[in-house]
Amino acid sequence: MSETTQTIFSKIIRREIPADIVYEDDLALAFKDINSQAPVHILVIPKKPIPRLADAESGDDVLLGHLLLTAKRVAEQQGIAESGYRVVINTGPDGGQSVYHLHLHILGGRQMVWPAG
Ligand code: DGP
Repeated sequence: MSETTQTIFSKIIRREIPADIVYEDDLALAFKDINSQAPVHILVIPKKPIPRLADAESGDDVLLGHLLLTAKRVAEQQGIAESGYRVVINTGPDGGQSVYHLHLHILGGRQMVWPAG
């Protein structure tokens, strides 16, 4: 098993550890962040184990678009589409990435501040 298939998120995809899953389809999974930073904090991940945005390839264009549309769909499902929300991808050490399986944070339910810090 390669390093990327052993992240905590791959274990969530395989149902080896529990998560509060709010959406799933053939390409993506969305679940509540265990360390919530807002009233709504959901992670959207591809089932394909891309470690970082920096590792995405041109052949991933449809998948990356699908992840954004999934974020939109999940925001609607969570009731924050009109009040607004933030979508964040932390990438690499300086980006603050801690889990090396590409993920989009959806944050909402409160006023966001900028710069994010
Ligand atoms: P990042 O720092 O961008 O790599 O964000 C990783 C996020 O993943 C962080 O906000 C906490 C969350 N997280 C880490 N481990 C778990 C887990 O086992 N379950 C869930 N639901 N979220 C996790």
